This record gives sequence, structure tokens and C-alpha cells, in this order.
Amino acid sequence: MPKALIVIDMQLDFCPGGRLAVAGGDEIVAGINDLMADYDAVVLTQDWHPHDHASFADNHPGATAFSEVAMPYGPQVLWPAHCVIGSPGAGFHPALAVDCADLVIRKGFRPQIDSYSAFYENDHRTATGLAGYLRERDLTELAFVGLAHDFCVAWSAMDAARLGFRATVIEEATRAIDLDGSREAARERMRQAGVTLA
Ligand code: VGL
Ligand code: ZN
Repeated sequence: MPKALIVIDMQLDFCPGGRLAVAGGDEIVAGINDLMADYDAVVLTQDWHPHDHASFADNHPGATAFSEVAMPYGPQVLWPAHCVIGSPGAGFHPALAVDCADLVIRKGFRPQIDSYSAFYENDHRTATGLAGYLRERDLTELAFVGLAHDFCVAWSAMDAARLGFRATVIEEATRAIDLDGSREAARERMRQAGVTLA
């Protein structure tokens, strides 16, 4: 079965020194590069927000980063501004082997809705187009790596499983934000969704 490596959000803002830094985020770059050769296709996702994005705490007067608000599509964590379109922090980590990617898929570019998953925005309805791409190429086995384990990696892998792909998260090639135990909670939800944790 043709298989794809889906590399989630390996961008400077999620690495130490970035605006939404994930501890150890830069430690996984070399391992991800090494994995690429084992797959028939490599897809990179890129979190890509306009400056007025609704997921940024700065755009909610009085709100603090990492608090939760109710959006029309459900609860939303408010984040420090990150991965702003065209900013250096939105760029990939310079050591990531971006030349090996078949496809780069951007997400989160609509101001009023966030998109953790590589497949759907956070309303679980608005598609990014990735599922169609993978199906047309017959890529049915998907391995997920990158940042962050408990948000974009988990949401992507769970959507993949629901869509009928075989989804595995290679946990040593991820790092978590871990807000209030979100890492363990994400692991449990992934297992229940039929995602393999490797
Ligand atoms: C992510 C929070 C906000 C992620 C993206 O890549 O996990 N987390 N935007
Ligand atoms: Zn984001």
C-alpha cells in the first residue's frame, strides 16, 4: 500500500525562540528528514494565519493567551500570535528537508476559523483538500510527525482515521504543548479514534 509521511507544522514559531514555542520542537527535525526516504510521498503542512486571526488572544480585548473562548464552531484556545502569513516565524525550520516534499498544504488562513487538522478546519466540515489529494494518489497509509503532538498532529491523525486512512503517529518525531494534561488526553482520544501510536 502506498504510504505518505505527513509532516505537521515544522515551523520556526513552534520551535524554541518562536512565538508559540513547543519544548524540544527543533530536536525532531533530523529524525523527520531521515524518515522521508521510507515513504512514497511527503506532505508538509504550514500553519498560515492572517494578523487578524480569531485564534490570536491579541484579537480578543481583555483575553489572555491559553484561555478558552466559545466560537460559533465550538471551544477555541486563544494562542499568542504565531505563524503570521509572510513572517519569518511562519517559515519552515531551516534544517527541514523541504525539497523532499511533494505537497505543501497551508491551513488556518481564514480569519474567523482555526484549523488544527490538515484535513478540516475546526468546524470539522470545511475541507483543506488533502483527503482528495491522497485518495487520487492512492496513498492510504499515513504516518504523522511534527508539531504539536496534542493539537495539530492529534487532530490530523484522528480525522485521517475517521476518513478511512490507516493513521499512525510516530510519537518520537513529535513534541507536545501539553496544556493541562492535553498530551495524555490527546493520546487517549487518538487511541479511541483508531489511530496507532508508534
Ligand atoms: C498549532 C496551536 C495553534 C499546532 C497550531 O500546530 O499544533 N497549535 N496553531
Ligand atoms: Zn495556529
